[in-house]
Amino acid sequence: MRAESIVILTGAGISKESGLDTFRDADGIWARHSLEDVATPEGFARDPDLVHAFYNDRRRQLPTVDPNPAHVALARLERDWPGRVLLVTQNIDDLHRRAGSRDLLHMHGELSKVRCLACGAIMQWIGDLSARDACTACATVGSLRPHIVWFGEVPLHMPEILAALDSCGLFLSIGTSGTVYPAAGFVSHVRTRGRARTVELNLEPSHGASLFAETVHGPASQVVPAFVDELLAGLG
Ligand code: BV8
Repeated sequence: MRAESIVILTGAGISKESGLDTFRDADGIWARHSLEDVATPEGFARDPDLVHAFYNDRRRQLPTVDPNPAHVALARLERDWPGRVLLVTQNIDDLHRRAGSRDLLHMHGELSKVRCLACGAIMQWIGDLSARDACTACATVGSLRPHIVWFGEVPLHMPEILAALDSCGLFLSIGTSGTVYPAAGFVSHVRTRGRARTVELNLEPSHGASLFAETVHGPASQVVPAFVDELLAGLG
């Protein structure tokens, strides 16, 4: 296969073996929290302290977990593949960056960033966030929210993502249930343009599995390194 560009979409399943919960597995986040209360702008307006506590708990987990072999394999692919490898993640954890991925877009935002509703500044924030905190740019108190895309909000970097999907030779979907749009629609977007190879690597068939030309099922820490090895071996 010519060294075409590759677009990779990841979801919570790629971070599961690092110790972070997924959303829709039986022991997942939505089994313990109401999506409407903690992942919508309405929920934040209704009870900001509840939403801050939800994300503070998840932000506190970041220093306690590490990238797993799947994250590391994707960073190796970006390093060794002759064409562009764009990694689009729905995840808000920092494991891809810590594994070494750099051509990386967090379409649902990042746990380690906050945004000021008063001045629009986006800043790194690794500790707990509360309504008592002040924006480091404009000093307004109580104007900070997680820089995370909630349901009903527009995902980040969409024009760049769609342009990369239009021109890629391989679309790889890893560790996502294919239930949240527009990410779940990326495979259809690629198929309508005809020629790219589409592959799903997931623990079990996702909702969109039938849309992929190829599917590989198993834990990401095993199937992703093996798939990356195959791709790089195919360079001849
Ligand atoms: C948008 C950030 C318009 C928060 C998230 C009514 C009103 C408003 C909107 C809608 C509506 N109806 C539908 C919509 C659209 C809505 C949507 O899709 N809703 C769903 C529920 C039907 N989408 C939106 O609102 C989006 N915005 O549409 O704006 C627009 C669109 C296009 C262009 C312009 C404007 C915004 C969605 C973003 C919401 N924010 N997260 C947070 O993280 O706290 S979504 C949340 O779900 C996470 O980001 C997560 O990543 C994402 C998807 O979940 P997955 O990652 O797939 O995780 P999941 O648990 O579901 O699956 C894990 C998979 O891994 C499983 O398949 C499992 O088998 C597998 N797995 C498990 N272990 C392993 C494994 N695989 C491999 N190895 C393992 N070891």
